[in-house]
Amino acid sequence: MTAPGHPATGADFVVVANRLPVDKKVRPDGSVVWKRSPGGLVTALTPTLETRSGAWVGWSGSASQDGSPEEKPDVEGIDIHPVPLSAAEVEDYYEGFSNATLWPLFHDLLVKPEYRHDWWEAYVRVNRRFAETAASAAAPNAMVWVQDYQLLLVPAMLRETRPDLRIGFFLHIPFPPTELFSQLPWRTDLLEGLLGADLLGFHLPGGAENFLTLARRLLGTRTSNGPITAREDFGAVEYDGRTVKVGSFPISIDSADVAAQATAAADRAVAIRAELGDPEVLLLGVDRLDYTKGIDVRLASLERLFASGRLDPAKTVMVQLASPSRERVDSYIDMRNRIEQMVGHLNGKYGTVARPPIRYLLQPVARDELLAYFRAADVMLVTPMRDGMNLVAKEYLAARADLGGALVLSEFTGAAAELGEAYLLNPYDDRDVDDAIEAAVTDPAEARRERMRILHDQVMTNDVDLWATSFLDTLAADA
Ligand code: GDG
Repeated sequence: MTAPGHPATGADFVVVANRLPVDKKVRPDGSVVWKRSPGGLVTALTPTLETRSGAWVGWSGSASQDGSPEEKPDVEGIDIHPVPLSAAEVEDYYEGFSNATLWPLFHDLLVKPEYRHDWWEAYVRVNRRFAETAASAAAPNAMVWVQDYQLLLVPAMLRETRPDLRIGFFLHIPFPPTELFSQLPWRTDLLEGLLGADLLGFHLPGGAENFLTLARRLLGTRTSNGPITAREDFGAVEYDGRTVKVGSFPISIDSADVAAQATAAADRAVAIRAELGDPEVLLLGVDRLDYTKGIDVRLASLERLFASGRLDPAKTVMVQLASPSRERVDSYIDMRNRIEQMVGHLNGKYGTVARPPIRYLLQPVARDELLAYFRAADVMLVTPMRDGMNLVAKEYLAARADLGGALVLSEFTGAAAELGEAYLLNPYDDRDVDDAIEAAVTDPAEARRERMRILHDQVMTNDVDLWATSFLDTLAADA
């Protein structure tokens, strides 16, 4: 079936994501340069995009002058369709509704979400713009893959004008229980937005189950007083005369590439340890500076471990690489202040002038340098309060082809479901955090190596290609 108004030509495979796989930089003289941003999603989808005449719909990352059309960057193998956002839309749709409403609500209310109708209106308007751009980019019967919480309304908006398309949606963050989702004044609109898809993917079965329960409760309730009927079995929702498949697809990384690059960085890893004064124990944290990541959890634990003598601050260095994120959102500013105070306190109390135990960087680090840090670290600290998956944990494991190192991992990450041999901890339990970090530092080398062997193999086998292929095969299969 084809819809009226769709283009005669276009792409057979369209990715719709908040961000393009390129960043737009405006030079001081006003000229524009585009830089390819090699994220995991781009890497995962590039082969499909290239073999299928692919297009990518997304925002460039910088606000446009109102009304001026975006120019189209030239990226090899991908037809790029920029979606312009005004400065006000960046504030209301991106920083507001996406990152001060949905993000905290979907991450267990770690900060209080704000429910503002003006933000919602911008979210609807911008989602419609993404849907229209995708509709104009897609060939008849094309496959469209919509990504993440910024675009929850796009599947239904797209189906409205292009019922011929096969539409998939993947959520990169946790999907909350009904009790939390129901706080949203626009809960039914958002649910119906998602149900425009043919396939909805979550990282974990728990997210898929939460979604199915929500669909049953919210739409089932409306059956009595409206035309909408919902009936679902595990794994599918019957909605509007269609079957929407619901499944879990744990995302991963380009494991072979990470392993090869980290092995190539082995000399740099030795140099990093030397620069740090060759500590006996090197602990590492790598995160976007986000309150979900539990950077404060690991710093508070170090304070207790130093104070009790279980770790010796003279022999220990912790490197925390934090990349700045959402810097104009209030809760991020508060978080950053708190972390920086903790770092200052720990260094003031347990360091010497020549040797502070905590080294903290608030800037993005080049990819090859990051991999050298992974290779150098004795213990990787991944302690989120809540995280959809956490790719840093998987990158660390892939980087350790030498089977050195140890992973400390919060049970509240999606990654923990697959990585049972890590030193797992409950970030809400101080003692558990302290015990896990101490064990990862002091366990016999042979025991640590055996865990790493299993974990490294797990990540090498389950890579991002498997993730993309299993999602797209399920989307392509008959309903
Ligand atoms: C969302 C979900 C889910 C970080 N600092 C630097 C840097 N990074 C890279 C890491 C990793 C990526 O950024 C972060 O990915 P995460 O998965 O850890 O976290 P989110 O950004 O919150 O991602 C998450 C993910 O989506 C995918 O579905 O796993 O749960 O929240 O690749 O290496 N890279 C460089 N310099 C840095 O300083 N080059």
